[in-house]
Amino acid sequence: MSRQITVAAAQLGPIARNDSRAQVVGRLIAHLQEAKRLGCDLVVFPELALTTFFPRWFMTDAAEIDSFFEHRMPGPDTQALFDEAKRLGLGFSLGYAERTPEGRHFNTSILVDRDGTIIGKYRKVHLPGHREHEPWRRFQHLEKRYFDESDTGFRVWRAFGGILGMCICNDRRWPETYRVMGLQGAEMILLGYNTPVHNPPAPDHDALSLHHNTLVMQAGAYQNGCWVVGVAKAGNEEGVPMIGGTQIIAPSGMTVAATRGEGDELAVAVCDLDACLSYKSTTFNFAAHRMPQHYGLIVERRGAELPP
Ligand code: CDT
Repeated sequence: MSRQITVAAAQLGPIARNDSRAQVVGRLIAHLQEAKRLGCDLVVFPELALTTFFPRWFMTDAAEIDSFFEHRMPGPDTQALFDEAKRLGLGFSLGYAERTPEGRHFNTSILVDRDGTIIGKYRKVHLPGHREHEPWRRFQHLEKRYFDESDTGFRVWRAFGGILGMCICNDRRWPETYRVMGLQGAEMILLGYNTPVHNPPAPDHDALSLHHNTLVMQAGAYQNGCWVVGVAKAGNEEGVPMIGGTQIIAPSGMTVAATRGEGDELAVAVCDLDACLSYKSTTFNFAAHRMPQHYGLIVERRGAELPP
């Protein structure tokens, strides 16, 4: 079986609050069709790819909040996406807001095989932002309010001839994310994000937001000898500018394909999974070189404790 996967990182431009699911799914299907034309096997969509990034608003009405969540996957609005991907023989990963039958809420990503079967589900671990209304901010970031804590952790799946994992947005800033998947042999990590240019608690970071995006994903790829596919929902969404920076990163840490703008756009690369081996078997041969007996604090301690 070929160890090459041709991947489309399917960046989305802004989604308006009033855009219907059908409108958005139409854009996702256009991406699938273009990816097929370009010879792709797998299409990676961003975080919360079916709606606007709703955690920017403080809401108290449960029905209004639930209107941003999918109650079934595929459901009435997303069946067309699954049907078209299957017809084209394409796999995809998709981020969306998930409401379970028990009424739990997750920021979720799924991995879908070429035949339309959901083969992997990941629920976001690192939920950034805050729980309560903070009117001093230019816009809110209420992921801690609207989403439950992950019950999946970081897993990987044998798919597309390799070992694939997923994470979501803020997860990409944490080295533990990549390492937990690296320790399961991950050869490719798929991740979508919605990252405002402006970070209200730290406006001094704003000018560095694209740099930080590339920095963490390249480091994660290199230090674990795996491919990383990072996909933005970008552009000015409901008055909030969001970074682009969609890119496909090789196990060397080098970006090999990237979008140029902040609208709907594909970045495509032929990803050789065997390129992981050179890193996984030498510098980052974990079995030979890791020293976990010295890493205890990483799981024992949450926040930094300073010496006396
Ligand atoms: N969606 C998401 O996780 N966004 C956060 C916002 C910035 S908090 C620094 C992110 O990490 O990109």
